[in-house]
Amino acid sequence: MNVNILGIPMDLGAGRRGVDMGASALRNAHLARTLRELGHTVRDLGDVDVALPETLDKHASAGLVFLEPILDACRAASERLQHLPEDVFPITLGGDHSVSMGTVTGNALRGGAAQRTGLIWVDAHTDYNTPETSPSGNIHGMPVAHLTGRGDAHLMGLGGGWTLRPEDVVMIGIRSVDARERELLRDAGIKAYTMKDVDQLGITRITEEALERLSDVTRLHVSFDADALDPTVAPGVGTPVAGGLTYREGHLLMELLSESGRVTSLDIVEVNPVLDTRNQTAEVMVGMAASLLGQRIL
Ligand code: DIR
Ligand code: MN
Ligand code: MN
Ligand code: MN
Repeated sequence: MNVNILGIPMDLGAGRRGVDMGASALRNAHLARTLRELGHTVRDLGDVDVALPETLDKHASAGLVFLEPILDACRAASERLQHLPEDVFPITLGGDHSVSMGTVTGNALRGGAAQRTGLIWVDAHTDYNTPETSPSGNIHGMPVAHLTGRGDAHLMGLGGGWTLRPEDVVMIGIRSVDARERELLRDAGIKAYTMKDVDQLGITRITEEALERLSDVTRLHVSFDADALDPTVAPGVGTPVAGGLTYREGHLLMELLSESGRVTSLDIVEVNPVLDTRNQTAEVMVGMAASLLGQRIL
């Protein structure tokens, strides 16, 4: 496969500093080399421009912290992706999870016209807050709401009129949802597999159900927030939540998605080297990407 890597070194959407270095940590953990060893042709496109928080004054406009620079970075990422050839498999490196408003729209709009796109959101959090429901004002807790047409008009405008259908979203690994976010999520009818579901049904059944549910989409984007994994596996994340996916559950999910041959793009987000143990989290996430892109045990 033709893999293109694009970094979005942004932590403006997160509550704590450091995930802007996630893209660099993933490169350092040999993402490109690992994928080349699997036989892929890998090109690193570098990073999109992101404003440094030190150059900005932190203020919230309409309940959104750092709205304008986040919009700029998402637009830049989206533009970059839209112009990639159809046969490219883009891997976008965050950055906090607000980058996905740019990456999902950019991948959906790739090749000129919007394609029906499915989203597999692997995360401890549902990221379904709007400016009204958010307890923090941090935009990384809001990307899925905006992608599906709820929230701030500027952020929703990133899709240029295209929105993701709520029925084309499947979340996996969920264990932290804010009270009003939960109501919104139910109202939207988003399918979310919680950690209870993972315990009860297992990753195999969940993946089969997810792929069945998304059988009508033409593109399929996987957005993998490192905090979906258990903090013992992935300690370098801004908002760790106990009781996450094990190392093997993460790999099995990626292996089964890989076998399906359906996935067309990937985000790796929320890796925070400042809080990590010797780049363990970046290394684990490179392994996840490798499994999604064809690495097998035998
Ligand atoms: C919380 C934390 N739900 C918020 N969210 C996330 O601020 O909206 N942490 N995404 O990673
Ligand atoms: Mn997230
Ligand atoms: Mn998360
Ligand atoms: Mn987050």
